[in-house]
Amino acid sequence: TDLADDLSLLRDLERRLLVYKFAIEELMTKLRILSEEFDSVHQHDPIEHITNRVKKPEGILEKLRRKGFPLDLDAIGDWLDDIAGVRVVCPFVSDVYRVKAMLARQHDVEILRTKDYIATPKPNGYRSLHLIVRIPVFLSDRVEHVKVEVQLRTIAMDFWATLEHKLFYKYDDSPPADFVGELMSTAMIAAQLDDRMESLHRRIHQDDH
Ligand code: 0O2
Repeated sequence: TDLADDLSLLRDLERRLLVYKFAIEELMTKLRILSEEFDSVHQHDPIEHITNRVKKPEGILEKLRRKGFPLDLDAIGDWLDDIAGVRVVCPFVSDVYRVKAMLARQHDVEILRTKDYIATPKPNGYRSLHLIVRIPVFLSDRVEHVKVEVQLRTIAMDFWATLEHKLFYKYDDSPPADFVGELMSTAMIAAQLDDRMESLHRRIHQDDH
């Protein structure tokens, strides 16, 4: 029956999501090490907090359908980059690029793609640094190279993105025209806050490198 087919598809998908959970765990360990070790050497922790999620099976099926991608579970990782997601929230903008650089130097972390919405914010004002990385996960009988979307942002960027998501989630991309300017201006205030905090940070840490 259709129902039985749907159920077995969901089960199959759930089983395949396990490696994404493992990839997240690998990356979380790398980030925690960078955070603690950098702090112990420089008396400054470049990471404020980290969150993560594996996209829900229903969400994956919905996105494949919406984008017109094939319903081929062997190939979901070829079509979707954001099945595994890690969000790294940093105190300062310089920390965002520092954490990226430290990840990029690790031999087992491949950076497949970078989208710098800090250098070039989205039209609504959204800022963050997005990386698609690929890391090896060692299983009992094979190695899988698993993609993870890493979003790096400051506390101010995270504040803005979280509230923007709450306010406009229901509008499916385009909020009412009169909101766009106001939203953009709140994003610019957040960016100014980042700049001013960055210069205070630089003045306090100018003696140590
Ligand atoms: P959720 O609920 O966070 O998972 P695609 O990922 O295919 O839609 P693209 O262009 O490759 O397309 O993705 P992009 O631009 O790199 O951004 C993907 C994710 O970044 C989003 O995931 C959001 O988490 C975040 N993001 C991007 N733009 C905005 C924005 O304007 N406001 C907020 N609050 N977050 C944004 P999802 O899957 O859309 O949502």
